[in-house]
Amino acid sequence: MTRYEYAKQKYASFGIDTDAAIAKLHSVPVALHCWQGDDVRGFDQKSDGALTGGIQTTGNYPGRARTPEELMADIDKVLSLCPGLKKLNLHACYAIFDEESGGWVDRDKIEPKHFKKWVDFCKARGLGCDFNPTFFSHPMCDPLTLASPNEETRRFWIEHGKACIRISQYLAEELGQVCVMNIWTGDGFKDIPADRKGPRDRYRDSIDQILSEPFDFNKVKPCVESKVFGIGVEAYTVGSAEFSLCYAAANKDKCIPLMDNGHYHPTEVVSDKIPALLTFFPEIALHVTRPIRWDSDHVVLLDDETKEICKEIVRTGGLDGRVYIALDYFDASINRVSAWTVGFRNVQKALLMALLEPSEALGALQDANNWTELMVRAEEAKTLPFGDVWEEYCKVCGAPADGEWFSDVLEYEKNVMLKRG
Ligand code: RNT
Ligand code: ZN
Repeated sequence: MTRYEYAKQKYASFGIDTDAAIAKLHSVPVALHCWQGDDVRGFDQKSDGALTGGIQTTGNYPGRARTPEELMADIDKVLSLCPGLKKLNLHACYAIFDEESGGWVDRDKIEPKHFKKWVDFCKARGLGCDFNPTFFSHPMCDPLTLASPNEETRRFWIEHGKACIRISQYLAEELGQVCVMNIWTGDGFKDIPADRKGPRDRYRDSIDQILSEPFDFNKVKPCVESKVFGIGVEAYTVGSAEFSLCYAAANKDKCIPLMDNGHYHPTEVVSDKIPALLTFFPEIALHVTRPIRWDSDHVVLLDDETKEICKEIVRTGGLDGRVYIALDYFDASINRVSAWTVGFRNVQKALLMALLEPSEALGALQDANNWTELMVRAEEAKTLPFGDVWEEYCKVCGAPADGEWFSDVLEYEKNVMLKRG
């Protein structure tokens, strides 16, 4: 008997079909964020331009991707090292301006053609693609964008948002998969504002205008991502949790809410918010990250909250098209390909663990008010031979098992990444 056959039997005795769990996970896309590869720099601004909007990458590990070609090569490396169905997640600042696409244009003027190379990249690999307007790291941040009191600023960013809707529609059509388009701005204030409502009225109007651009809601899923605070934006955030959730609730025909688990107060958990939102919204989107005391965007680990988030995704039927899962972290202090790979594999692991949970039986114990047995069974389930099922999953996906991929990253670092200037 192989280790997997043994594990399969063991899980079966808990009423769990490991083959079905593997097949299910293999059918659900998780979006890989392109911005882990170059510290959220993109290609549309001068390379010395600072990252703004209250987010920050720290560290200067060598080997950052500097060009579309380098970033694509790194993404390819990550794809080869991770099991599961992937999607790409692009930001508007990753537009490719070359002779073919007619040279540089500003963000209010970007077009589908600036993402043609990315479409070719995705097509060749069978990937779908999500998209994000980039409302940061740009001279037109005054520093506000969609909430700015300056109409010229606000107009520029609304035009950027509309351009991004058109690009998202293009990505969805070309690739034949849903494109989640996430609206996030770092708009907010370092110190106590005198007017908290004005910026929110303007932000609301700006999103209204962006979403007035025609698109097919079956193919493009605009979402609004909330946040509690950012670096240099400590006192007030325009797109707070209440603002963003209410916006999505009031515009259910064209918008869904997005929760990033780094964007809440440290004792709040997104795992608990997932079923709350799914009680009212048919669909929601997630950014899976790891906050350490703040929105630090550390690499996702196989920690308790990641596991709990994945359990809630699985239990609520989220894998049947109700929850769009994306990663969002950026660590510049370690090998970026390794960072990407560890985080992606961990989300896959947490999802597989969740699929292997005897959730129906445990739920029945809860409904029977049998908290004694619920505790016993839930604790016992924790030591089932998960590693053997994970190894089988990697094999089925043609991906390396744990212990088999890091040497590949080290080779790639030596031969490719460290040769970059
Ligand atoms: C920032 C948000 C946002 C960004 C990306 C780059 O706090 O989480 O999602 O991380 O758009
Ligand atoms: Zn995010």
